[in-house]
Amino acid sequence: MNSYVQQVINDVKEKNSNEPEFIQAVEELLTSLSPVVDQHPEYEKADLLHRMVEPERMFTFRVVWTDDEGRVHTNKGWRCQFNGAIGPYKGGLRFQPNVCDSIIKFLAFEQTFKNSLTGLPIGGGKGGSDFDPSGKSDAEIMRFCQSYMTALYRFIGPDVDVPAGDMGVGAREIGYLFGQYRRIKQNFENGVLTGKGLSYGGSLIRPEATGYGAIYYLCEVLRHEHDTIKGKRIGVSGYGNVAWGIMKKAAQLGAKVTYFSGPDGYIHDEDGVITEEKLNYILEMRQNDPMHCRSYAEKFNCEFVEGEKFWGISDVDIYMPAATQNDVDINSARKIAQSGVRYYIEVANMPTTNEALNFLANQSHIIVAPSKAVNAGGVGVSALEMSQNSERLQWTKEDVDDQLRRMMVNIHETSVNAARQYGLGYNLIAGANIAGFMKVADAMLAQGIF
Ligand code: 2IT
Repeated sequence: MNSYVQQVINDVKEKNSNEPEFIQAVEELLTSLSPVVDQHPEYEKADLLHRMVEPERMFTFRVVWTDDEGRVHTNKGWRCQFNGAIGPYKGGLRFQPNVCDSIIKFLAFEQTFKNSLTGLPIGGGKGGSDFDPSGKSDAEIMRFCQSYMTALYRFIGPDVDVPAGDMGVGAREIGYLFGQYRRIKQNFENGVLTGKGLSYGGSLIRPEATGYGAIYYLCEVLRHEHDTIKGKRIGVSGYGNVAWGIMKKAAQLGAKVTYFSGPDGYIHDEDGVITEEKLNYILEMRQNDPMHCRSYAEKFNCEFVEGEKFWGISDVDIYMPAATQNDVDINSARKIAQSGVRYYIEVANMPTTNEALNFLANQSHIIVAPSKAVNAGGVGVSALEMSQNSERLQWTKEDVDDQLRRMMVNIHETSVNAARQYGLGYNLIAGANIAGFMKVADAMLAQGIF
């Protein structure tokens, strides 16, 4: 390991010892950079790595709201503007009770390199709140979002920082957030948020983009292996927006998702989630209850296994963890390796512990693809939404889908080339880390020391 890289990892561990997810993300990225830093002494000279692991700005704010019974609640809001070297900060908002400094910081850090990989001019950011949206009425969600935006609006803007959705924040929340921004600012800067509704500046395909992009990336991996997506069976963890997009695009291309899961257990649907009725039910189920997927089994008469994860099953061709961070630990990784399944395609942000990821990457029979490349189509289409907003146009869905597909082909190719350049072979993890890093590093060096 390069000694400067090692030093920065050690410093991050020491100074952020109460932020395990952030440490994990930094260690995962920086480890890949060792051969790059060996060849580029100018990075150490400019102390680029210490600069890169420190957010440009990160702040919290108070969000007070009143529930339907008139009770007053106080939550915490966050925004981390991690790196703006290549464009305005860009990244989602997550509303979930477990949100904390470490989670926001790791997500914003990952976002920086993912956004760089899209090839579009967007910096890295992330925000959110420890607010729990489950069981809240529409009016409560609206009041919370209005209060949240009232605290945040002065720190964002179409050329400053452009939030979007993440877990707990979908089209409804973005609508309320945008409404409050417009109300306070007295203007129509719709480029301030992405993931908007179609009637006020949203992009076609944005809801599907993360899942569609993941399948397009998978197609490139399969092509590299002289294989195709047709007839493939996929196991996806989660059943949120991202999993839904995967199910939909897989079905369009002649593959099928036969396993998916929720916090309550997993579903095995041998016929696959391929009909419009099933796909729509996934959306409906998610909207009504983000914690339980059991009702799918009752409705479509298939298997539900309570309280278990499906890692280790061997009647799929591809695993796609698309739920949340650290979904796959070393025990699950061992089962995955034993199953004989050849493709492990990360989709959620950091779904695999570092120990499990290293273990899987070292199995010669498994190809591992990293989330920061695989899920980049989501934010990539957000950047396309920003373009449409500044052009005051709306592109067709064929246009957006085609640009998304080309973006994913490009991300795969760029990653392959970056790894090759450092003699690492077909290493998609190192390739994504190196390619994402290089563009940000270049821009930072060019802009002087700060
Ligand atoms: O993790 C992610 O890339 C997102 N939640 C989407 C961010 C965005 O700005 O569209």
